[in-house]
Amino acid sequence: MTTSLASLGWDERFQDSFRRFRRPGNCAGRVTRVDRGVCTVLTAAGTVRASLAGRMLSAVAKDPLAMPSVGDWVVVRTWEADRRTIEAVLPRRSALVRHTAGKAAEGQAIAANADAVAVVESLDPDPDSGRIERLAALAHASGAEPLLVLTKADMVPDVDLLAADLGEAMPGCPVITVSSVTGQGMERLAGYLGDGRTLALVGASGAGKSTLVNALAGVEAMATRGLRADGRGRHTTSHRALIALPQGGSIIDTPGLRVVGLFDRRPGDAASPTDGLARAFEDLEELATECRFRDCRHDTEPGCAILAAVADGLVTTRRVDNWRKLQREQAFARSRADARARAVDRDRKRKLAAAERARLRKL
Ligand SMILES: Nc1nc2c(ncn2[C@@H]2O[C@H](COP(=O)(O)OP(=O)(O)O)[C@@H](O)[C@H]2O)c(=O)[nH]1
Ligand SMILES: [Mg+2]
Ligand SMILES: [Zn+2]
Repeated sequence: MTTSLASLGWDERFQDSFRRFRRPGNCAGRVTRVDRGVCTVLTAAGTVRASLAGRMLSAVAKDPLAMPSVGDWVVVRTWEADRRTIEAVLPRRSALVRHTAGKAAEGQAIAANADAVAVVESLDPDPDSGRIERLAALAHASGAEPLLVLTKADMVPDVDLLAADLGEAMPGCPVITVSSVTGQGMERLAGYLGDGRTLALVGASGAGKSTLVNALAGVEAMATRGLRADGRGRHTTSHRALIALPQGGSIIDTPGLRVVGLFDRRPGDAASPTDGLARAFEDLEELATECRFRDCRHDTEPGCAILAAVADGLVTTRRVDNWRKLQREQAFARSRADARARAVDRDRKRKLAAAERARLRKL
């Protein structure tokens, strides 16, 4: 399939960022898949595979966020014998970043340059508002437009009631109920996939993400869970991947994230983190400004606007509890990131001092 870069979202701003890399042998492309450090990249000349250039490797060793992610626009260099390397990642417009499973408090980009991020939750069985809120914080932090997509509408009788209830987990965001069986809601969702636009899907395993991708792409682009006609099991999606749609635009399928730790730093944005959590709970943040005490913990304090709203039935205790739980989690992730930054700084100072002592000895 030939896909124009423009239909994948390449525009003047990316073109501008690419300018300083423009030289024979270099071209731009969009990462559609990453396997153990090898990227599959869609370029104007077709799909290529590329490994990381040396300077990319050292950047990644310092900060895992520098690792190219699905959806990234990258500079690909072609060497002799068709060997290809990724020389740079062009600045991201948005990035879904999760806290890595490793010991260090570091983030990992799981999807880059999405225009919209759909939090995908299945209406059946047991939709979970807490999970929606957690993913909403991630989506808000990404810098892309968050929306809620509720799947398997064909499985429940009282869809609208349920959707209204779950929608409260993402106040102010569009809520789309869909069914890949009846086709309900698919047209509305397709509205987020115009030419050059990218929609990323995040959600638990089994939520119906890959089924959505296939329905929107009109082809079996992703393996879905379920049985094949011959009765043999299928693999569930194990690699996040960007799929270019025949009608233009692209969609990013991420694997079901079992644990999505919150991370609040966006690449290239270290100085002013986008606080996804604060945005996901803007309703409560706003209420909290009306508490009598500025450091109100919304626990037992008199004049607490949050407790008053709960008493009035305006917000649920569940949502308030989850907000505070996620806040504690984020504070913990931040303190670990800070501790790590201090350790790196200490190490750097120690090395500088040693070099200075060695220099003085030589004098
Ligand atoms: N009834 C019904 N089942 C669905 C729908 N969407 C997905 N499924 C089923 O849900 C299961 C998980 O779907 P899949 O797309 O693999 O989920 P993923 O893990 O989020 O990618 C599969 O068995 C699908 O056939 C839907 O709209 N209605
Ligand atoms: Mg899947
Ligand atoms: Zn309060």
